[in-house]
Amino acid sequence: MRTPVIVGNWKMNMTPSEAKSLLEELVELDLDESVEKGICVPAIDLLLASEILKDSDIKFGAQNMYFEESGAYTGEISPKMLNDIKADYVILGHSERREYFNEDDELINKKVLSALDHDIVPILCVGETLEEREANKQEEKVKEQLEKDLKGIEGKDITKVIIAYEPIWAIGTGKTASAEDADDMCAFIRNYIKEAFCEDCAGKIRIQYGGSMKPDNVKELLAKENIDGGLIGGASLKANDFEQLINHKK
Ligand code: 3PY
Repeated sequence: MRTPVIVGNWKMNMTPSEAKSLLEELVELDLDESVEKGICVPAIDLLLASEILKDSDIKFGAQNMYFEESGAYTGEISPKMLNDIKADYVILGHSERREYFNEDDELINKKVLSALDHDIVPILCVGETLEEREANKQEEKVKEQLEKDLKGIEGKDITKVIIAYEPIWAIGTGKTASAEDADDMCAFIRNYIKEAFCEDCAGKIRIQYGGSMKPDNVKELLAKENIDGGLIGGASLKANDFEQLINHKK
């Protein structure tokens, strides 16, 4: 049995004062305890999240990190810094970072390995563009990303990684993959893990769907066999939506 995991991705939203109010609202919610839940916040809000969420079962994390522990890397944050504030997750390889900040699979792979070495759960995002989907190349694209991003992971615990399948055409567009298409791709990813690693690993690893998941469609998506949770954009910015997402089974 895999514990469902729903994590908000605030992206570049929420000033520290806005973040403080929303985090204070979140800790007051009555949330389903059987769902693992968390929020990945902008770097400037991390310390606030760490302080406000410390006595709640809402986990938190960053939206990016560099793979080195410290040094001359202006503007970056490190796994050691995330460890110091007890961050649980780091989102890696989000398509917005791949596209706007030129992050390639080699860099993402170093970050995934470093997160695991520092006991931070990497939420690794993979997914195809609209052109690739239209050319029926979604499996080819996702397989290539998985091969490159998970390279050298043997010897570490692959089942700690959360994989987020996020079709790029469904991100911030309001379009959602149909529950069947999303489940097919999550099944494809699970099968890849089975073949590249082991059957037990494939049974344990959690695969999220991301891309305009919201209160309206969460039930249908999470009812699918291979979808173990969601990485949530816009709908994680409102306490009421977050509550409905987490409490979708109630
Ligand atoms: C979205 O839902 O738009 C996302 O990109 C979640 O990461």
